[in-house]
Amino acid sequence: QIAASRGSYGTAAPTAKFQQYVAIKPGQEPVEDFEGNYAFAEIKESHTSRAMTSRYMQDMMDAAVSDVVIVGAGSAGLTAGYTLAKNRPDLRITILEASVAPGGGAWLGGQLMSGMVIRKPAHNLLTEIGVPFDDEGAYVVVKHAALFTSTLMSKLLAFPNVKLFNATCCEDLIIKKDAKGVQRVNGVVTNWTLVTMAHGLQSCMDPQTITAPVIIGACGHDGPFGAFSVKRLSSSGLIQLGDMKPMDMNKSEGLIVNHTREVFPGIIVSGMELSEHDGHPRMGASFGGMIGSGQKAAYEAIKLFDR
Ligand code: AHZ
Repeated sequence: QIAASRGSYGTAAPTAKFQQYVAIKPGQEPVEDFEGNYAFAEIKESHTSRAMTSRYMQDMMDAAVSDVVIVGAGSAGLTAGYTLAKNRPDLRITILEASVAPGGGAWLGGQLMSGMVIRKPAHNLLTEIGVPFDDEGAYVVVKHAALFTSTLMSKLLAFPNVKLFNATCCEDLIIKKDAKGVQRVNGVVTNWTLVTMAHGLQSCMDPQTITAPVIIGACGHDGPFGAFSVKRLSSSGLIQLGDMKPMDMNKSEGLIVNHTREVFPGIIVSGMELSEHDGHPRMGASFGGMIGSGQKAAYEAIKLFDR
């Protein structure tokens, strides 16, 4: 059985040590007047620095031991995070995204076009989060992929038990034997992405770690960053990669949802990263499989905690 810790992010009041710096009352009252007298409350430059730093560092302290780490905030990772946070408010969920902008490929529908196609029944998530769509029978179309991604992200980030560290890269996995001698993934090695990208330019810039009993790999298919977790398991000799197959939309989406699972003890793989692991065909520009796979990853994670 995997025990869950309890915790929420971003709500901690600054520690007593910081209180004197961040809780200074503004000297000037704010005035909302658009006839020339609009006045902001008074602030010192240092207030903004300390307001950010104290919270970010507190979040890093809290996240150092998480319940679930989701690597990659594309459509699969965001859906997994949303579904997990909604169903298990007791779990501390940490999401790592290498890019500054979370969302992965889901800002556009395909070939740099805005409309996003989602095959049924994955459109049920759209109804749940309030994203309008055109119903085309077997599939629905959202007028702009960014509408889906930004809505999902706003719902996800509103959960108190979710913290997204963007511009933060998963650089490695922590793999150890458990009490029964079984090798398990039980954490990730992290660094700010700009540091990760500069490893060849500077001498030793050591990383950080986040331990968690459950990792969800949702890094997308192979590319500059993609398929990170399964490539690392493969380079450690722990699994063999199936290699993503050429596109077959009808086969791919069902396969990816139904096969989303714990591929190695402690790590569930979701979205296109699973295609690299299992050798499923790619699906092109329908995001139904990503939504379904993200949801299944969350349910598989819940099973691990309930086991
Ligand atoms: O930046 C990556 C992206 O936002 C992030 N990521 C990758 N490696 C990472 C690492 N640390 C932290 N080491 C990392 N973050 O993972 C995110 C993956 O998002 P994605 O949109 O590429 O993948 P997805 O599986 O969620 O969605 C795939 C969408 C596709 S691709 C496709 C096709 O090629 O046919 N069809 C669909 C629907």
